[in-house]
Amino acid sequence: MSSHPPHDDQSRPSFSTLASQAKKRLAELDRRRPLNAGPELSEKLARQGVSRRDFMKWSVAMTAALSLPAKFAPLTAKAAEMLNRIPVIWLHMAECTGCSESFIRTDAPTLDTLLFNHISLEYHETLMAASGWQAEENLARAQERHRGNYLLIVEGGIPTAAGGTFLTIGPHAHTGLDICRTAADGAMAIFAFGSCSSFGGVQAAYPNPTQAKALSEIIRKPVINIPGCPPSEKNMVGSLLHFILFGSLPALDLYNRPRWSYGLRVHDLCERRGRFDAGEFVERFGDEGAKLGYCLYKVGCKGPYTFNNCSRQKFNQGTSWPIQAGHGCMGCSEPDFWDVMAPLVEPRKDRLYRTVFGGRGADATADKIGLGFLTAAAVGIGAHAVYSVIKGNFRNPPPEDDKKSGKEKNSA
Ligand code: FSX
Ligand code: SF4
Ligand code: F3S
Repeated sequence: MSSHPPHDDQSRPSFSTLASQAKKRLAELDRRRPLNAGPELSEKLARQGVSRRDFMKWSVAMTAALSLPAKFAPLTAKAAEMLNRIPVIWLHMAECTGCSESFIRTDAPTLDTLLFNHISLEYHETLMAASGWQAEENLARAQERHRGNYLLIVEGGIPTAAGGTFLTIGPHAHTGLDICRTAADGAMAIFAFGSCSSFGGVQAAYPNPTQAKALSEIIRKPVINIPGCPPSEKNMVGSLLHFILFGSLPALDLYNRPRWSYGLRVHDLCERRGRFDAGEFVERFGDEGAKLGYCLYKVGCKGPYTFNNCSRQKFNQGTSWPIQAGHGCMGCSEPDFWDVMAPLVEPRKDRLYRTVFGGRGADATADKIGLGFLTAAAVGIGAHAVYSVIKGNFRNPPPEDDKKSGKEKNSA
């Protein structure tokens, strides 16, 4: 197995050291020739009517989202400009292509979409013109030409039953399993975009007849998981930018999700949290509480069990997100959410906030909270305390290697 970038974990150097490392790295990338034809980013943005000021505002917001101090904003902007210096191979396995759609589907291009156009995308089945023999050849060539230097992005779960033959692609009928392994072998860094490639997704739902698996389960290289069904464009762009800036993996949680985007629960960041704390719940979809924007816990919201930043980054050009639209969170960025979060419109009966609610179930709490059952202090749930319960409950164990070495990435 080839070497891989180091983890950017708690032993991360000071911000000044990081800034000088990033500057050096960006200067080196700047000396490389752009890999795709067309103008540099600044010209592309100008053509779309995006001013330098807007671009810098976006850089400041992205820098903050990445948990970096504001002085990194010019470096984030530079990293975005350098997206055309690093080749990207983007594979599709068993999925719905919603992850690509989340990235590119917009009626007016946002900065994130424009950045997507700026990426040096060497291979992307649903966007490229080539098909059949030509597509297969393009992939092989890109892997050869950029061996050891490309970023691999995989969307979709990987069927493994019957030698992987439930998913074959192209004229040689290569299995998805083989395609992923070959591509991963020559990659510099690997990203699983979406819950399917991060955790298996709907394909891996019980009884999982094709034995669909997460990317990290079929290769033996580190994978940065960007789950969500689909993930927000910001979480995808930000993860690429972080890698361009530092050349290392970001700080990750137990499920290899970047902490900058998956460090807090949906519940912690929810605009209806005040309603939860006040015991104001929607009892049935369409009732008076629904009209008043009450908490959706009783109609199945899984925000208390889900780590993601949806309320901050939103979807569809930042217009909305599930809870704002009136439906509870389905827990789409958690492992096995199709199985463990179902039924999606009822509260979970089997997940207790043991450390927070003194052994009483979260459901019981939601029922009694309106009667003043909880003190304000008890409701002030620390994400870390809850996480320590949650991580013990999920069925997906950490990768074998991590368990053996006792590595617990999300120890915060
Ligand atoms: Fe899965 Fe992505 Fe859900 Fe769909 O491709 S994460 S089914 S939104 O699109 O992989
Ligand atoms: Fe928001 Fe859901 Fe938590 Fe209610 S239960 S506050 S709707 S995340
Ligand atoms: Fe998914 Fe829940 Fe966000 S369903 S999109 S993690 S609000």
